[in-house]
Amino acid sequence: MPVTATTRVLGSSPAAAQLIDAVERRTGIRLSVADEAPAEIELFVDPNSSAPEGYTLEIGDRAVIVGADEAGLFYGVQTLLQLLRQDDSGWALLGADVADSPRFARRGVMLDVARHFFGVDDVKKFIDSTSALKLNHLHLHLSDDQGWRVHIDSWPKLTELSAGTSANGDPGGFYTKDDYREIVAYAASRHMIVIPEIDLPGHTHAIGVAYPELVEKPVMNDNLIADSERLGQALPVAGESYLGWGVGHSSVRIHEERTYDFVRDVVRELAEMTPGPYIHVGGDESLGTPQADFDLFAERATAIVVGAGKTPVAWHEMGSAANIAEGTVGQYWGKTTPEGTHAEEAAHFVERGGALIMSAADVTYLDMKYTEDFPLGLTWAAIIDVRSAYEWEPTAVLDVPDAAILGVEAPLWSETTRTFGDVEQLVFPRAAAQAEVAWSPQHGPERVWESFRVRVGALAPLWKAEGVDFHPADEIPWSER
Ligand code: TNX
Repeated sequence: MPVTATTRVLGSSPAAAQLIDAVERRTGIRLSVADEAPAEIELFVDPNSSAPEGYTLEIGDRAVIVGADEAGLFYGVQTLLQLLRQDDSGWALLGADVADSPRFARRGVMLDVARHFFGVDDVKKFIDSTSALKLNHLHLHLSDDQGWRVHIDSWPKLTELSAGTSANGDPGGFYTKDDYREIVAYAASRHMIVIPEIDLPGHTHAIGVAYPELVEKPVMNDNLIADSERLGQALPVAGESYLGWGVGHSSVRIHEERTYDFVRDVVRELAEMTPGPYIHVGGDESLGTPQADFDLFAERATAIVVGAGKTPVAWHEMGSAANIAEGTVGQYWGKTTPEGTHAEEAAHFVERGGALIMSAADVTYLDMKYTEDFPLGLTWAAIIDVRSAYEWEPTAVLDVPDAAILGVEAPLWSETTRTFGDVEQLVFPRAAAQAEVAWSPQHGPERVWESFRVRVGALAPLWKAEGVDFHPADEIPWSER
């Protein structure tokens, strides 16, 4: 059906206004609002129409979207926007008859704002572009060795002394509480839940820059030393900002009560700003921490999150601790063929009544290079072209019941991304691959690479209109318009 200046939109949901704005950004045409039926584009919410977050979309002479809820309507609008095309006679919507709802309730993306800081406007743009792919969780990695990125009233030196720099000595930054609330509200308006992560007990060098009494002296490991030499980066020094990419050298003091006062205060203040159910307490790569200490810390930290009324989330290593709080959600970042103890650690979350998010590093990690010679990104997990990002099955990695898999999250670690444009180059198009893995049924005629590559290629004009700096990977037949 044609889309012209006389096309009207009926519907009182925020999704109607979002549709009108998006069509204008893409076409320059400002659709008008209809007061009553019939209109050329009609949007409704009907809880009986499909499963949660689902929608139906029919495009013939008119377009009608019925969402099961506001999120479903929002997703129906995103699909409609993907069907907008320009040809010689003008703008039109392709015909469609769609009944759609997600396979997994949990479809996430992570942004590491600790290694490089990205401000509120960048995060909002990230929310726009990833929610348009029907991703519904935004995990913010708010602290690491290189910086602390959110203000905490009861420990003010964190942002005063430990937020000023990023990796490579690039500029840092942090979110005030108002900034953080603004991000959370913006995400909610795009049906995304924000999961704040404070990485503990490792990845905590920056805490020691502000509060030296909370953190042990750095414990070097062979990889850190070799990487630092190869990259010409200085080794970590207690109490000084760390600007390298090394991991595994830091730990909070596990036998000091003050550490738990700290964790309790931070978790409480984050929980107050977090309407979503989760707080992530990290747990990865505590390479210098004795296992017994790590276990004790994992038990106490997850219990503190439960005490604050939230569900803890942790990287899969915390599953090595017998007594993690019941119901803790694990985030698996091992490979699609698990190595070492990763699979056991992940399974322990399920044994404790929790569940798992799949972030298999050799397929979902957005910070891996697309090709050997790609200028951004790392290679330790794999080189991940778009096809390998797409072709994997989240329930086939671990030996746990399918119902224990909540969904998928694609993390973007930011050691190599110095600008937000760099972030977008790594995230798009591969976030679209993870979005489809998480949303679409496991089997179906269109759930194959040959179909996906054409459909993702058709997003190019939309991404260009939205100013998304995607990587034009040559595996994809990119559409001109
Ligand atoms: C491993 S995977 C990390 C991060 C790094 C990333 C780089 C995980 C939980 N931790 O600290 O940024 O590799 O790819």
